[in-house]
Amino acid sequence: AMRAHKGWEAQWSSPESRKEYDVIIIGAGGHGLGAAYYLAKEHGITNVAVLEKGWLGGGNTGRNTTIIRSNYLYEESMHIYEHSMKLWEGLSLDLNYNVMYSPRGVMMLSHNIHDQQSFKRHIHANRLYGIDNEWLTPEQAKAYCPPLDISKTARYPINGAALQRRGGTARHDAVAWGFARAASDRGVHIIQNCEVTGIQRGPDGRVTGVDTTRGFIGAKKIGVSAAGHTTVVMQMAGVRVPLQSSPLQALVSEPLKPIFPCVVMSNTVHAYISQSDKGELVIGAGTDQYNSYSQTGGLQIITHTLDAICELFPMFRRVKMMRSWGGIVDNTPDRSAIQSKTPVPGLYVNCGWGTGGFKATPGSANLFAHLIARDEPHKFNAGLTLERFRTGRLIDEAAAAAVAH
Ligand code: FAD
Ligand code: PYC
Repeated sequence: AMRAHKGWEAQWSSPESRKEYDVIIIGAGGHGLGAAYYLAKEHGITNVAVLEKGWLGGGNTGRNTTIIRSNYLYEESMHIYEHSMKLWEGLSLDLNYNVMYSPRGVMMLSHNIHDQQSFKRHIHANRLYGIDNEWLTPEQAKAYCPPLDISKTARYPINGAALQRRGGTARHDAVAWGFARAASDRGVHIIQNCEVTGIQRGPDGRVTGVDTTRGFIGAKKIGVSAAGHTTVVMQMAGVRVPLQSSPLQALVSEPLKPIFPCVVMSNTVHAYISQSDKGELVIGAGTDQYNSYSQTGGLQIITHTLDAICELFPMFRRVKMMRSWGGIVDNTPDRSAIQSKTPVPGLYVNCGWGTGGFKATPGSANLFAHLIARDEPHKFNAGLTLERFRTGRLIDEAAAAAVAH
């Protein structure tokens, strides 16, 4: 079958690095590639390189369960996730690349009074802001997702659910590839297998470039978008960032005929699930409870998640699992991202998306490009400062993160 692929053109070019760029982005995940794309498209800055230590999209972008939603609690977050949602809605057209955005609805299960109160608070906040989110009875939840067990004798009975109908999924690899192709077409250099090992500064303290496994590359500005390895990279410039990196795991089943029509999440029992277009059930867990850079994680975490899935959806008890993996997520103390200038002139950081940054990809990339190009934040990312951890102006989204930490 691969014979048929002969003669296919590479989707992006793989040029030799220039001596110097106006902007270097560290990390070719969706956020970094997207930032490069929007720098070129919206700000006319095309002398840009994205440096990636492995292969593009091989970090959390290619490892996540692709859930997209904007049902967060605070205005700062709603701005960003809704900005992102609107970009998702037009992204395939904008990139001329099918990212398979599928707004099939994200339903969050409520198992107790605390869940119910918390979800209703989110629903009211979202609706005041014009974001769709609604409360469902158990019967309505079952009608939306027929495999769900809503019986009173279930091990984890539910007392309702919050539904964001515009939420859904997208194809993670296509997001990375689509941004890569579109950025490359606008002149951005994407350089894979190029690990950044140092950040150099001039006598005035401003960045001058990066040391890499392929030698020194000069840069007027540097944007760090390295997810789970952000603290490692920022240390190269002597900047401390309040992040903890830990594994987050997911797994997929053997392919099934279409059976699961939406996305369901249950933070309380540590499980979320959807069905991919290939037919696999895509299932994810809560984070492992220790800091680590291991992209595997503990077996008991995923068996615990599967226990929960089998209780919520008894019809899946005999389904076989095919593969599992982990990614390294970078969590902040308030579970909101950081997108900010830093104490080092010319150095910008985009991080702290933790367990929930896939949904933010186009919005975050778009706003990070604005920050780098203009040297000042957009009103939508103005709250995501590093300083908030000193001043106490936190944006506590622990509940909306909806993945157990
Ligand atoms: P990445 O894709 O990780 O990109 C960072 C890149 O930086 C990597 O490719 C890395 O190799 C590179 N890099 C690091 N250090 C260096 C260096 N020194 N030099 C050069 N390159 C470097 N979010 C959701 O919204 N919905 C979900 O359903 C969801 N599920 C998840 C499930 C799992 C199992 C995991 C792990 C995460 C999940 N997330 C989810 C979170 C989401 O995946 C991330 O927040 C998001 O993908 C981060 O994108 P990114 O582009 O910032 O990072
Ligand atoms: O942020 O929606 C999310 C999410 C789902 C699974 C992992 N993260």
